[in-house]
Amino acid sequence: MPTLLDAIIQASKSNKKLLAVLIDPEKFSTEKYADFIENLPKSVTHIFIGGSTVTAEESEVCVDFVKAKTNLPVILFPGDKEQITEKADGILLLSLLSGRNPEYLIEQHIKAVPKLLNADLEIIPTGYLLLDGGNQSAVARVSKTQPIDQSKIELIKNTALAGQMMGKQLIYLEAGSGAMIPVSEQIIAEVKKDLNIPLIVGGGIRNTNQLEKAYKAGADLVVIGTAFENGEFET
Ligand code: 1GP
Repeated sequence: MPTLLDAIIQASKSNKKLLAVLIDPEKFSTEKYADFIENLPKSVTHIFIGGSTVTAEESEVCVDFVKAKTNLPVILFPGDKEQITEKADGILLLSLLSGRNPEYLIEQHIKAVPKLLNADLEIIPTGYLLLDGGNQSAVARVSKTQPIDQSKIELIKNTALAGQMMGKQLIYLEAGSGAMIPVSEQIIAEVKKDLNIPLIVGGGIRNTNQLEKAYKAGADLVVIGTAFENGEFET
């Protein structure tokens, strides 16, 4: 059985595009999500679970529920070490490389070790870059870091490549949940050019047109939260 990461790498190499639905346990309720999981579009390949301000219990209840409803891989996308639960299949161990807050570059990771050490969770080291999505994001607020302006393409590209050189296995370009402006195609294309690990893009994607543009520019996996959650994704 290939690992979660192997499968993403394989998909990226064969240009098979991946789509993750992001579920925020804070907004989750069993009533709301029973049908939601069952009616996800067929193109969805992964479920990401996480948020900026989620408790340990909320995370575990949500993962348990989702795992019981679907065979899709369930990957933690945690805003905090408290959200780590062994019940998921894997975890994006995120380093917030766009920011300069040591808490999200290394401290949270050190604190997470006792939970991760013997957990049956695939750990995927991920370089996470918060870009300016035109409105204040929860990531910026909680992490107390500045997003990178989308005009700073060279900086974004070099930050992503530094992540790759430091051994990250995935790069994630994030415009922030509910972003007014998703990550631009130009940024995706520039970052992708010299990157040889898979590229994830998320934040503010609300319709098929934006989704296809992100794929075409070079995103291997796109993450959609708000638009699916509100039933507002336009095809
Ligand atoms: C995942 O934060 C995004 O990267 C999800 O953003 O909620 O805007 O889809 P949306």
